[in-house]
Amino acid sequence: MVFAQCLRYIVKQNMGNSGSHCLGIPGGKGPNLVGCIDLMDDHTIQGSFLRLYYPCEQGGKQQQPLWIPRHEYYYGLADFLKYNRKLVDHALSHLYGSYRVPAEWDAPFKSAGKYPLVIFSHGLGAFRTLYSAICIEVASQGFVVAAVEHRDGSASATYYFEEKSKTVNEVGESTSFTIPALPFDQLQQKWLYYKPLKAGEVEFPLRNVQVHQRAEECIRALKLLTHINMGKPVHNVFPLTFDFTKMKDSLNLHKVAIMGHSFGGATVIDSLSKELQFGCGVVLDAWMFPLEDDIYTKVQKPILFINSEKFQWATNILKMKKLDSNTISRKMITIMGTVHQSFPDFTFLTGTFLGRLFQLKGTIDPHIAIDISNKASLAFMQKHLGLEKDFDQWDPLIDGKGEHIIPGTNIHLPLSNSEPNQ
Ligand code: VQ7
Repeated sequence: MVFAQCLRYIVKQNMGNSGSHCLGIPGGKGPNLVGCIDLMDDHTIQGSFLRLYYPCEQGGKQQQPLWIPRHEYYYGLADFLKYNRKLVDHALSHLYGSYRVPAEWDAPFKSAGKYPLVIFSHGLGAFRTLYSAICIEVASQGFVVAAVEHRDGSASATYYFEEKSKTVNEVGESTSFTIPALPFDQLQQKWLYYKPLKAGEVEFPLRNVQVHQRAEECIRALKLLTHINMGKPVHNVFPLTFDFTKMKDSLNLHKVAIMGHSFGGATVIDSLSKELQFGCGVVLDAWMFPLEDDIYTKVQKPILFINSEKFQWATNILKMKKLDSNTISRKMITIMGTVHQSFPDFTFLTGTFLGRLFQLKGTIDPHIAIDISNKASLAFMQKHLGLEKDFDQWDPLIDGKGEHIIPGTNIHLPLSNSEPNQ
């Protein structure tokens, strides 16, 4: 209690130190109001679990969605960060338990032509809700964004459902994407926490298996959205009012991009090698370690690498550079003053002192940093998905031209790659 109060005091003391903004996740700047739902298409661990952000109509009658919707996510973060569960749960639920995301929960979908689609993959130890600033901005600019929650043991926490009683299967109505739908009250949550490395375990085999599962989960999310776009019935385990039939013919499935942060960046690259429907990839501070050496020749789509200043070392950058091509657009930019955690939402929710202490904030105002990242991403997607928007106004950013950014990397690259790890 005392710890949480001290933390809250420090957080409040540090409010307003980053420009004129107060602490909070920034809302979308585009012309669309953004709606948000959670979608679990079947209740088992094999189903898709994602947070969907979409252009919506006015009239979401409900409160905005909770940013971190269950205590179990705090336990998972504690495990991942190797802190005490009770302490982290206490402190974070005190600080963030009532934080809501600037989107309209369960609001009606806005029908207006065909939206391009973005699948978003989170980083190691994160989960589907932690990149809402990016997802909301992209949705506000006229995309449908599906932020996947991975079930490969790389999320801090995630959950699925098991049947309370097997006999209910017999009365379950078969309306779901893959398996019979069961009433919500017949299901019980099963939590799956971050899988740590065992003592002495070699990391690569685990991460490599995980990145492949992650890519399959992204592709499965794409198939689910395709299914919805065809107007086929979809069962959402969560009892929401959202009408999926309004999404029939609302997606342009020739204009699909995939984005991800860190491990999610590696997931983007693996997904591009596996699924040709992805037209391009945006990779935020990629962690290239999980990828096997022969992946690089299998990727034939444009990629934008957006790097932070501080998360750069030669081995990692040289792996990105293996994707350089004379024929396919491969771009790399670095946003100066940023750190690895400048992309997830925590960067907006801590003051300067705690932000720097826990490396959640760099020296740049996080709103400026995410703005640069989002504008470069939108300009890149316009170019490579062939969108008719005005995001080309930000084209110079793709080439690293502008305040706070440089083209390529800020580190010196050796001629030969001699670092053994990662
Ligand atoms: O995919 C990744 N990787 C590979 N995603 C990361 C971090 C990461 N690593 C890079 C390689 S390394 O340096 O060896 C290990 C780290 O971050 C995603 C992410 C993880 C979290 F735990 C997040 C988050 F927002 C994003 O949540 C955090 C929460 C807290 C707090 F709750 F305590 F405040 C903190 Cl202090 C940090 C992160």
